[in-house]
Amino acid sequence: MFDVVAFGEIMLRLSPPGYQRIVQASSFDINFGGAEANVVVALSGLGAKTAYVTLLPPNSLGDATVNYLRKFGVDTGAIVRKGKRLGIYFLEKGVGQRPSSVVYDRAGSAINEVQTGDIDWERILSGTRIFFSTGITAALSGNVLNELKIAFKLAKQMGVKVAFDINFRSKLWSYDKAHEVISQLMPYVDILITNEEHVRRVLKIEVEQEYFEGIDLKEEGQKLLFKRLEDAFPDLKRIVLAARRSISSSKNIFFAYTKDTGGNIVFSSKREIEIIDRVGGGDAFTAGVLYGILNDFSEKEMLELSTYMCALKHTIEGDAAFVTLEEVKQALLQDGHGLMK
Ligand code: KDG
Repeated sequence: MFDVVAFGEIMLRLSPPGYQRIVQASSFDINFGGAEANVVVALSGLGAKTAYVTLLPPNSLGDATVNYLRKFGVDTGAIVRKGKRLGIYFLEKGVGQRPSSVVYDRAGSAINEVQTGDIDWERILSGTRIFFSTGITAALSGNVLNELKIAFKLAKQMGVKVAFDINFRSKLWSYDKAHEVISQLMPYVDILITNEEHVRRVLKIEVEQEYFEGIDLKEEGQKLLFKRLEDAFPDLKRIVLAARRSISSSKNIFFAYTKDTGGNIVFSSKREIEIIDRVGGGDAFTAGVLYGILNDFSEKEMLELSTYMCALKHTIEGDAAFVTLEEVKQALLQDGHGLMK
């Protein structure tokens, strides 16, 4: 029934206006954010049919969260209204020498109260093309991880493609714990969208130093990383890796690569990204990848769309890329990249 169904935690995001520090703020700007929610919001803007699954408290904060998702065209019919609280996260935006920082206030949030049977996965996944989640969800609690495993197993049985972003968050768990848990999830994953760093640090798939030029992997190193990923997880059908190089606190270079059916590595162009709000850049990228897969784009088209989505998100306040397919197409055309559809 849906192109993409995502499962995760959406939180209220509170951030001081502008570049104020949290300690000095007397008001906060409100947004909503959560990796999987950001992905389906962006995908809906592109025109995909999406649904989001989570638990939200049966109070006005839960209502406001549902309204946010609906406003951007995400189906909320499978959201379970149960649990005591909505997770919150505080974001202090960095500038110049001062990095951004996040304070989570999400312990005991509604999703962590999930019990087997609360979510009717069979109904939700029936007719769905892609099921998506991330390592953030896997890190939340035993209950949530258990639910994620149920959904992954069922999706696999039902022939729904499983897409996963490692999305490591050091405030939620350690690399070793993430490695232990994500290694159990990887056999279910068909489409892996992540970055070089998370492959190396979380999956612990490394390439030797000789394949690097400074901090950059050489092309032989990138090929080797792909080969080792495919050897470790033979069920993987698509791997899309992003690479980010920081120029300054307000500028990044971002590019991505994947493999075509002939086994060649295909690269996106390198994009210089101006940073207004960096949160959710990876999720916008993922939305572009999934949109490309849903619409049978060539690897190159998929990469140009997804890296452009990522760049665009960095210019938008909030966690999600609120964009339309038309504006992305126009911009890509101006850049010399056409899109098939
Ligand atoms: O990828 C962006 C997310 O990190 C942000 O939206 C908040 O989901 C979030 C989290 O858990 O940090």
